[in-house]
Amino acid sequence: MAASKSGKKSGKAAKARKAAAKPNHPPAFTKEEELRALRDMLLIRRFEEKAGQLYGMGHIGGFLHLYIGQEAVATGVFMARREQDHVITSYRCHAQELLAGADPKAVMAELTGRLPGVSKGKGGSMHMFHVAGNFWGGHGIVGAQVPIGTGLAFAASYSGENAACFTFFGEGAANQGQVYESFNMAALWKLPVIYVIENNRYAMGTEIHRATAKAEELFMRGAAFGIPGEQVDGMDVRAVKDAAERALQHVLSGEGPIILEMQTYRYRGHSMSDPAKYRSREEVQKMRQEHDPIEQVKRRLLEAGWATEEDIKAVDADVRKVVAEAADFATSAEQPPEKELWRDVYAEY
Ligand SMILES: Cc1ncc(C[n+]2csc(CCOP(=O)(O)OP(=O)(O)O)c2C)c(N)n1
Repeated sequence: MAASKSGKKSGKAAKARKAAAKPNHPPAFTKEEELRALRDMLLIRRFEEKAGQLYGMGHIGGFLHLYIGQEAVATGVFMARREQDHVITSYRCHAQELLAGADPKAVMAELTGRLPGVSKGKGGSMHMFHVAGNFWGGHGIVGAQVPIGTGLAFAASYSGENAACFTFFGEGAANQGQVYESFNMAALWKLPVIYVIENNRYAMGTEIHRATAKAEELFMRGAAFGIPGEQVDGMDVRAVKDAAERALQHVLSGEGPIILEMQTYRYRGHSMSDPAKYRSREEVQKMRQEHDPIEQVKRRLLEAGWATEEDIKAVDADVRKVVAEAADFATSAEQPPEKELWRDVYAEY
């Protein structure tokens, strides 16, 4: 009896799994949306490329985790989110910082450790915030942002704000205990939190199947708490925006949290010190050639006759100018004076 009952249930569950994992057929973008996605993703990519160069030239110290390849995830989410919605992420945070509205000059100056940087040059690459844009960082401890993001959703719900929190974390972080404690509370209190798992397939040098049970079903990780999930093509900005919009509606209607598993890929090493020997050059090349999020938008713009090659080049040139100015600013701005060393720093003895 028990066996047939559970058999029935698992049949249903298998159906639900299949439905949630089926490839998205996202609604088409308007011309304006395609152009916005192009500009935003190009800004992230050119900014990151420049940051990589500055690191190589010795202008940036400490850690530097680049987002190149993953641009569609942050961009699509920010196209869906409203100004009052909160965002929080890991150390791989420059894209969210820029999309939240931080000045690229101040973001680059943070990377070079200068006084006009967004954290006065004391946070560096991993600790960036833009409170005016409801972006709450930038966290170096893997998974630490998940309970904080859940807390932001709790605060929004407790104070009756019409706001949700997009909480980004990697597939490596998805194996952490604090993630499930957060899931439990969020489900219990029906908090408006959207858990965005950025599954880029590698946690530092560890390929997902080496560290993760049921690696194909990260979007089901909330099942025990009754949290629904969906797998999304994270290389297609339209699919990301569509899923994020539907997720936002879900959490705002009081139904509790939801999980979006964004299937994406990072082209560069985990951080600048990673030679990425755990995967082949061909694998990276294949992703770039077949799935690049920026190339997808370019192709659609050209095919629809909404932009010419020249138009696209002009957007790129414009973005490159913004980034070049940011780099000039960041390499010539004032260094923090010694008296800044202990200001805004919490230290306990
Ligand atoms: C608690 C903790 N453990 C280990 C580390 C070292 N560490 C930094 S990033 C990382 C991998 C995380 O991978 P993932 O969550 O998939 O995110 P990704 O870097 O791919 O964006 C590890 C183990 C850390 N920063 N914090």
